[in-house]
Formats: sequence, C-alpha cells, structure tokens
Amino acid sequence: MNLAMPPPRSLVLFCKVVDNFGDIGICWRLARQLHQEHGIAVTLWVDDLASFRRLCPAVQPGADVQQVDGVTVQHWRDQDGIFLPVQIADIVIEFFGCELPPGYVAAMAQCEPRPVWLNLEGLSAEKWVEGCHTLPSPHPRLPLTKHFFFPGFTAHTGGLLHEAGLQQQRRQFQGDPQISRNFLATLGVTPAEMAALKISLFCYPHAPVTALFEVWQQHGAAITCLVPEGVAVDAVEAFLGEPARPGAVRTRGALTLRVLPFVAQPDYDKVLWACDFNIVRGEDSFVRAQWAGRAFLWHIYPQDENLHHVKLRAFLQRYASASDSLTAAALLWNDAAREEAPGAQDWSMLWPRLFADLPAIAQAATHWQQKMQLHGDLTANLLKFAIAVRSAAEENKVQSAVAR
Ligand code: TRH
Repeated sequence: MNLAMPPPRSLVLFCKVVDNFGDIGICWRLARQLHQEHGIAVTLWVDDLASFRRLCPAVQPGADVQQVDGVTVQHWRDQDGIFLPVQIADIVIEFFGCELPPGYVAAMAQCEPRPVWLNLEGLSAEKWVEGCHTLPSPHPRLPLTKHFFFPGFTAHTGGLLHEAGLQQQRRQFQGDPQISRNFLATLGVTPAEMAALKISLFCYPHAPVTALFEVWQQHGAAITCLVPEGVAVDAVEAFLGEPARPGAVRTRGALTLRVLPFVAQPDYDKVLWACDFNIVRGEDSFVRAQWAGRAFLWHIYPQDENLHHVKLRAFLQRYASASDSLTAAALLWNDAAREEAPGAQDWSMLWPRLFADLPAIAQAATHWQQKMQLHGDLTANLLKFAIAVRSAAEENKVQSAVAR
C-alpha cells in the first residue's frame, strides 16, 4: 500500500538547561544539523539564553524570538496558554524528559496526523539502553504516544551526533600544522607553548586537578595545559597565583598553564583537534573528544549514589580495552579507583604510563570513531525513526478504517 505520507517538514525541540552547557550544547548541535543537512524548519525552545550565548555568541539574550543560523530560537519562560494545532510541528522533541507546556500537548492531541513525539535521552554505554531505545509510552489521558530515543554506542541505539563534514574538516585541520598554529595564536597561545605537549582541560570542580598539575610540573618535557575560563577555578588560581581570566598564564617546572576564553562551539572542536590529549566532561565535549581522534580522559557528570561510576565502567569496557593505563586514569580521575584498588594508584605512578601509551590510545581512538560511524549519525537516525513512526501510525489508521 502506498501511504504517500509527506515527509516531516517541521520540528520543535524543547530544552531546559539543568546546569552548565551540555543540555543546550547538544540541543543546539541537533537543531543546526536538522536544519542545515535535512532542510527541516526547526524551532528551539530554550529557557536559558545566557548559557546558550556562551557557546553561540550570535544569540541575543533579551530576545523572545530570534533566528540563529536558520533556526528559530524561542525563549522558554514557562509560558503556557492555548496553542493551535496549526502551530504544532510534525516532530516534537523533549530533551531529557523536560515537561512540555500542557497547552502544547493538548494541541498535539488535536492534530491530524498526530506529531511524532520523542523524548531524547542522555548518553550511556550501559547495556539496558538498547532495550529501551525507541520504546513507546502512551499518554495516560490523551491519544498520543511518546517514544524514547537514546543516543548510544551500538547499532541498537540512536548513535552519536556527528555532522556530515566533520571528519573532512578535522583531517584538513590536523593535516596542516600551520592551520592549527594559526588557530591557537588567535587564542593567545605562543609558539613555545604550541611546541610542547598540548593538553586541554575541561572538567568539573571536584576533579583532582592539583595532583595532576604537580605531576605535570615534574614531567621530562614541556607541557602546555589550556583551560577554558571558569573551569577548575580554585586549582587554576592556586597555580597561577592570580585570577583565572582569559590570557592568564604561568609556568612552574615543566608545566605552563594558560587560561583560554570560553570559545564558540565550533572553535571548541578546534581546541580538541589541536591538542595531543583532551580532558573532557559531561556528554557533548565527551563525544566531540571521540571525534577528535586524540587520546582523551573523561570526567563524567556526577550522580547520586555513585551511579555515574557504573556508567563510566560501562563506557570503559567498550572503549578502553586497548590501554590499562587509560582505564586506571579514568577511574582515578573520577574517584572510582578506591572501590576496587584502594591506594593502588596515584598520578606520579600513572601519568608516566599514560603518557607512554598516548600514541597507542590515539590510534585506538581512530578505530573507535570508524566503528561509531558505522551506526550512522544520531540526527539522521532520529529522522528515520520519526518517519517510520509517522508511516506506521498512518498505516494503522488506514487498516482500522478498512476493518470498519
Ligand atoms: O557543560 P557540561 O558539564 O554539561 C552537561 C550538563 O551539566 C548537563 O546538565 C548534563 O546532563 C550533562 O553535562 C551530562 O559538559 P558538556 O556536555 O561537555 O557540554 C559542554 C558544552 O560546551 C559543549 O557543547 C561544548 C561547549 N563548549 C564551548 O562551546 N566552548 C568552550 O570553550 C567549552 C569549554 C565548551
């Protein structure tokens, strides 16, 4: 039967910024890609324009509605009220289970056909994700069904966000050292700092940064650590002996620590591409470090009852089998090492091993990203799923009409 459903043309994405930058970082990446690569008319509702502006300086924090890179950005201030079915997009995404305006949901139920409603979940390497990806959840009162959509690391998940031209851009950047030098120079990095082992540092405040700084000071060759403004401020200021403003720099022993400005999202990719080793956190920078093809260490977002340690181990099992030192460093960095080997490791023992393994880890990173790309990219997978849901709903409708 040819159902001839027109493809979805519009999509709305609701984002509540829980904290930091990852929520809007992920939603903005998805919104841009849906528009730029798939021609979808995207509206992004977001409740925190100030955070958004940090990674996208074109955002006007005072505007209720604005166009940014072809995406309609709507300031979400918990406004509710009456929405008309004509205002409802073909695909509705709530990010991380944020609650949609009730008036919007009520209007969704009046649409014909109904919009495809997805809850885009957080990234985890745990096995259960495969069983929950794409599960339906019927609305308790209204004739609507929401589906869960999980990013992930296997073919039975939604995959990872990855733009079409990303690898080509990265290869071009990494293939020509002058491009990298020119870029780093715009951030104030000097030629001597560029010539050293370059490490970017993006972590939560509780990371054992001071211990690592101490070990890096004793390293046998120069290290440049680039830390964005606002990150690990206490440890950074203690090292610098002055406020951690962009441009602040200090050398102690082998370590030069430089504070970078917080850069626009595409430039943060370049920071990762330019460095030899990246320390990343949360979800989005964690994924971008994987696409950078360089060794990285992940500071996972902390959760109650150390649930994040389970998630960390699930990822390490998939990823870090190539290197014991990387596994040990990730456990130590996330304070998970005590659980199985109390006192067994410290940075003075671990860093030299990790440093020696960096080339092998980077090589394994290349294989990993090739493997991840086999699963397609999250944006295309999500659209494919939405089209399938829409067609299935239409087919059910036709079959029920025929049965009547
Ligand atoms: O900032 P994060 O810690 O964000 C999140 C949130 O805490 C969120 O609530 C939680 O659910 C999630 O982590 C797990 O880390 P993340 O995810 O890496 O997001 C950072 C974003 O900031 C990412 O899109 C990259 C961007 N960024 C820039 O654009 N410029 C910069 O200079 C830096 C350092 C980051």
